[in-house]
Amino acid sequence: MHRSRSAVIAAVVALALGGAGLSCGGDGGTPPASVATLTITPGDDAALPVGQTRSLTATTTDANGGTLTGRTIAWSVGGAQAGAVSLNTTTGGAVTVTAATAGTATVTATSEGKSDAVTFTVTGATPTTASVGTNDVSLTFTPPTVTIRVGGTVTFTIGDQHNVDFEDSNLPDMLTLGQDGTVTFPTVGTFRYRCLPHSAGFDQGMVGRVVVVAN
Ligand SMILES: [Cu+2]
Repeated sequence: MHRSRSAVIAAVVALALGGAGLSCGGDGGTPPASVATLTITPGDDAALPVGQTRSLTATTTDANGGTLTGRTIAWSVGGAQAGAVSLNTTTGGAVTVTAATAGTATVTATSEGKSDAVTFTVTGATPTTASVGTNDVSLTFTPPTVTIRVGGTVTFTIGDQHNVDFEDSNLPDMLTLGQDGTVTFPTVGTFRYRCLPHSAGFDQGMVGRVVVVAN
């Protein structure tokens, strides 16, 4: 009996403390339990291409590892290249990090003197254009694989002995030998093509790939 009654009391006290914590917010009175640790999730340092975003969440816990809700969390960006990323907000438990320009920046979340940080290395954006040529000795497209952003274009300058036949019938073939051209790629995916006189299917001989990515 004694044990279960004290368990009930403990639960009531915990509820009261939790409620007080929520209403305090961090401005006025002393919180019932101070923040012992702050953890950002996901917490791994990351590479982020320009234009991409990453959502971060900060969790605060007390000395016993219990989650503390409602605590004020301040977010900031530091480092010599702090402009590499931007934050959609600087308060609250969650932010969205946007990769702005190439560089390295550290995002820090702080609550009641406890903090955690994640470093982002922003890499250059995938180009929107690429060029493909040919090598008449090795009978290859050069380079055999190009990567562009969706909506981008690839310019083929192929010389007199070759042509371009896409596997995807939605893409415009250039079947006349020596026919140069620029092709737009409106959808994400990997698009195979070949030179008809110098290939056997899309995997053997003079074949190429256009990889189209979202960012
Ligand atoms: Cu060819």
